[in-house]
Amino acid sequence: MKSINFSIGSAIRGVAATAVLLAASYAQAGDMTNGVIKRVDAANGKLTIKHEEIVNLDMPGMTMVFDLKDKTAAGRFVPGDAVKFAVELDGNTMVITQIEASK
Ligand SMILES: [Cu+2]
Repeated sequence: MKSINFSIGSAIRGVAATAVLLAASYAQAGDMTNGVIKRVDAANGKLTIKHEEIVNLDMPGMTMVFDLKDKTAAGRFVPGDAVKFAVELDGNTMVITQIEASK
């Protein structure tokens, strides 16, 4: 009986390890992150966003200011809007490359 239990335990651990590997390979540039607009700086093309975890940058949830690749996109939002966005590192600066209202 002991050896059977051990085999089942190993199989379950194997499945768990595979799931972790799949999650890791899924985390890459272009992933969309959920957030809520807190402040709009249309003149400078910046948005303050309370965001959930940004998986591809390994960043926990927080409120922070983002630069936009397309600065004109800032004017499409108002504080309180729920958004989905993609953010990538451009040198040392995080830049939103894609942003849209959440449905
Ligand atoms: Cu952040």
